[in-house]
Amino acid sequence: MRVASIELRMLGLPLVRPFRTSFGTETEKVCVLVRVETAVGAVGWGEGVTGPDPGFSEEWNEGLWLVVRDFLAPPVFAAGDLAAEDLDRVLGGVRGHPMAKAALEMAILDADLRARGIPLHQYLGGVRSEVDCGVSVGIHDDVADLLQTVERHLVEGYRRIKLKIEPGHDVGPARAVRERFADILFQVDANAAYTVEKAQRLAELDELDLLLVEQPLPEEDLLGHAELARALRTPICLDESIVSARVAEQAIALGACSIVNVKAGRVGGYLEARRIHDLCVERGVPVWCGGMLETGIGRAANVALASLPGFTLPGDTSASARYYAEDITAPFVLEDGRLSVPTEPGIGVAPIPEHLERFTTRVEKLLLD
Ligand code: OSB
Ligand code: MG
Repeated sequence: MRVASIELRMLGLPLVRPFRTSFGTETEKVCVLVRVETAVGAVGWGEGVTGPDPGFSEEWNEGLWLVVRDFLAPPVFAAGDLAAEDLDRVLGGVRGHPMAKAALEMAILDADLRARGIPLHQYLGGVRSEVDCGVSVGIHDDVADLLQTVERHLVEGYRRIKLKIEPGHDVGPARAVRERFADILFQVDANAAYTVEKAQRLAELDELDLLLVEQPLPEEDLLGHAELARALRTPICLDESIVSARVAEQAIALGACSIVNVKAGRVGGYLEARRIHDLCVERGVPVWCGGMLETGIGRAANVALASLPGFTLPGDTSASARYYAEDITAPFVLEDGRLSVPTEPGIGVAPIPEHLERFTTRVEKLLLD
């Protein structure tokens, strides 16, 4: 296919409730949507997982916009006929910026698969028509409020609870959740908020029978995670650290993690995400699908990814209603703690034009000249 235009769109959607992590509180989902159109009129959609600031990683919305516009779009236009599999080579001159590359890759893959009539789950090698869903619960100051939030999600049917933690909001709230809900699948996520010294306290989590503790230390500290893994009984799962299949291989070899959170946006796209999945299956390392509060566009692709055989733990693939009163696509609805994998070609969903317009704050269209 030949990419004829790339449209960037900044969205702002109210979140149903604020989401607090160790790197900030979001009350509105602001992200960049990418729409590509091919020379023969096939359309594809991609979603950037960046947020408004470089709190999760170095990338953020405005940066993603500029990187796509000034550095990724030109070589894609210049490449002529291309497929998603060519992007590694075509974009090879741009270092880093995996989230920008992933957003563009998703749009190109969607357009290509739609034109060929192939659903993304099938292209990726999915084996399930529905996926088990967990929910990520933000930091709460008040433990009674936290227990109420967790209870509501359990009533909704979520099959696993993840609690955000940071120094000062960790063992106490986690213990309160475990004491109240003895049998649930339960894990915590620190988003790199700990130093090696402060992380010693996380050994107290060992008595809470957690599935895993996610990303306690800064992303570059693989040896620190390996050391911590030897000190804890709770398995360590890495999120921010795993920026490629190669790093995943090294992290596993070093003993820095025994479980991997796969986020296509964080690793440069769905093709690299699949390589990480394949590697982890080969190494016997369980994976699960992470989330970045995506709209229905990114969620559709995540649910397709989560249908691969190695995704044996419930993902942060929650229903649209967990995030938005109104999504830009038809809502993803939880049924018995699961979401259905889209069956239509490509990512299988598209924005509802009227919703898209309502939540759009800026558009820029780039054309092949
Ligand atoms: O670390 O997994 C994370 C949201 C934004 C940025 C980072 C993370 C998260 C979540 C939410 O935990 C997962 C979701 O429900 O999309
Ligand atoms: Mg995480």
